[in-house]
Amino acid sequence: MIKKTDAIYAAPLQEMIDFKFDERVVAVFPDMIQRSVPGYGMIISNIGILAAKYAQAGSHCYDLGCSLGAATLSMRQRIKEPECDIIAVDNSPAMLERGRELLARDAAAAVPVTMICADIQEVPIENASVVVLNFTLQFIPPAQRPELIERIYAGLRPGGILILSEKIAFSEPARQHFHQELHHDFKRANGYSDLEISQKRSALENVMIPETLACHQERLKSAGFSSVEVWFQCFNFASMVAIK
Ligand code: GEK
Repeated sequence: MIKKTDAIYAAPLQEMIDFKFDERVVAVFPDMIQRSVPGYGMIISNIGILAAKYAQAGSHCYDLGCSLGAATLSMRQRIKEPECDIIAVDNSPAMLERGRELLARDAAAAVPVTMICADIQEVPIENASVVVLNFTLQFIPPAQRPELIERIYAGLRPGGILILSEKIAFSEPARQHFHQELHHDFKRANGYSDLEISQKRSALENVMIPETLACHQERLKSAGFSSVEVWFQCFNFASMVAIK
């Protein structure tokens, strides 16, 4: 596949519109996420490794906010337990349409995948052994996050896991500044201009709300998860595994 370069915020915009997962974003999404999220490729590969370890026979694995299905494909290639399937959910029709095309090209893997266009807050989670929220919870209004995490916990089997990856915030201003600057350096090193970085930041301001690692860990613990492990962090991006 020829990868289209993200230049959505390259020219000055008259009016800043909140970021949306529309056709324009879908067309450049693999390039955008690789150049914006430090460690994205590594996280995707390791979601497959984690899923292979924790998937249970006869259970569902969920990829919530699946975008083009990168985590779904990674899990699909690794899971060896019998009678497992993957339910991939996203509420952007443009994402799912493209995700379905990419899935159709991955016919070799045996694990069945159902892609559903729906709000993850409305999709039932049941008989689950692995649930993935890979950079999706940050788009759910903070007040609605506890209910979603509690529903995921309730739908998991004992021993099942939630993989939660997020852009994170820091309560100490100096630490926030340190990580944010390094993230901007990362984006610059990947070819984004200062204008692109600042326009993208404004577009995401009302849409994507990062929280501290402590806030995530406390919410997961109060939902009932017995352990929460940070298995990846690079600058202000982290991924946790919460075990039921
Ligand atoms: C990956 N996980 O490549 N219901 C369903 N989908 C939603 C909702 C919602 N309420 N809110 C946002 N989304 C992917 C990357 S991207 C992260 C995830 C990013 C979807 C939204 O349409 C988008 O596809 C995805 O969550 C977030 O591993 O772009 O920073």
